[in-house]
Amino acid sequence: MLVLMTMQITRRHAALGAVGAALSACAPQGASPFAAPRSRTFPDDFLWGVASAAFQTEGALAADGRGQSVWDVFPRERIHDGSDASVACDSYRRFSEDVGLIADAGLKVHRLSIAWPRIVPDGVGALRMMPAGWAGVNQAGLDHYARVVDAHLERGVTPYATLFHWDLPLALQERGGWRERDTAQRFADYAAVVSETLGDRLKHFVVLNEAAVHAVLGHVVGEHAPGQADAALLGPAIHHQNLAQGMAIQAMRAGRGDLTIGTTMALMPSRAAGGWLAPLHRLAADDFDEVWNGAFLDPVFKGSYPKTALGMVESVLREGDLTVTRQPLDFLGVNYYAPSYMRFDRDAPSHLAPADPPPGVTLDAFGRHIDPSGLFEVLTRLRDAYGNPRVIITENGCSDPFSDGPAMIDDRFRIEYVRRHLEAVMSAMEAGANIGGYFHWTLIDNWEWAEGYRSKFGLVAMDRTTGVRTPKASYAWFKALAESGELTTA
Ligand code: IFM
Repeated sequence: MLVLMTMQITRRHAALGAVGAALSACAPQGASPFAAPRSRTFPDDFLWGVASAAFQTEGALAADGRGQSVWDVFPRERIHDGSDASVACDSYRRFSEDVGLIADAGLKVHRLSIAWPRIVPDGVGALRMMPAGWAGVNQAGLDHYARVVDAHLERGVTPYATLFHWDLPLALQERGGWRERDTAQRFADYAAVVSETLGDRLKHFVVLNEAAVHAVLGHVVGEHAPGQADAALLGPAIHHQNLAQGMAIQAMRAGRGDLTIGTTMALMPSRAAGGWLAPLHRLAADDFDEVWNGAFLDPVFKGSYPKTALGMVESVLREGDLTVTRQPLDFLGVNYYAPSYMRFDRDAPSHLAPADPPPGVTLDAFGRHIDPSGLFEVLTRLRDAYGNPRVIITENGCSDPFSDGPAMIDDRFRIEYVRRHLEAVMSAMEAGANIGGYFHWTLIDNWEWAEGYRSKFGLVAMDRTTGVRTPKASYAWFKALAESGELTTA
């Protein structure tokens, strides 16, 4: 167990440290305290939901004309249990049952994702309106998601559709992927197809999921698909995703005026190591913050890049791009799991290296420091530095202890984890942050990327042989919370 945790921490450190290869400048920034909330009652209109992603749950990778994605060809040897997502939760076939679980828990929202390669299998269709419809678009893929949307609406669950949760069509990767500006246009075309064809019933969209994670783990570290390890790709992967997001929002709003459009970021407070070099560690942590957080927040809210990120994107930034990236959002999705820890290292690229969390803190099985104060810090920073946008917590959750065996059904640690994070949410609301909902990651134990199936984040366990779903203790607890709005102890 300790060895596995150490591996986790080491790999995550590699991810953080790799960013150092592309960094150059610094700017100071502090941390916030977190006081216990006065109330334990959430407002009646607070949105309770769960979040999931297509590649992690659907399976059926060859069904109904789906094209391949970058994750389809990611080597199994680099997945920690040697598995693949060809079955996952089998949710492509079992979606009605999954929607039933959501509705039965009294949850009003499911943040799911649409698989881009199911809609545009070769990624590069002309996508112009033809008399017969959209060229290059897979009607069977659209029909599938129409059924999925209808199944939700019939059960009183509002779908929030993420348009890109890391499953880039392989054909686009073969043309350069996010290194290429053209990928941004392809994404906007795909987004327009989805919103125009499904938007009569599908009204809520999350444009991108965690662009920072995709840029860093997929292009600099190589731990995620497309498995590239080239620091020079970081700037293009950041900017072209930001550009894609802006172009997609423009295209979607041009087609329909009644959509609720947000985007989701993996925000982490950037903490500095202590000791006599603490001031230098603080500078390193601030550099990291500008790339991990600022490089995505600033383009959409301010139409700019922080200094450190600007140096990385300059080679691909064109005049007018920052007007495109700056788009009004109906909400910002915040995915929060843990803070990052950084230190100054004279010998590391750009003097930036990952640091250990403080000794004695609790980690989940994924190696993430369980620290609700980091969520409070993120939420109050959005209040203070980004105009207090409407925020929805679009992911938060923790992994069961690693095991290849069955999930823990009596998962009181998860209840405690969620309860403590919701206290942070409530405190931030009492401090004036504009927070409208909380979507737990995730409904069903699923395929957790490089971890495979051994990392389990669900409120519901799944037998991988039979596909049978078994609600855990946390499912009943979350249901009571969603139905009453009262945050109780376990
Ligand atoms: O499973 C992932 C999800 O795809 C993106 N956010 C973090 C989750 C848990 O690691």
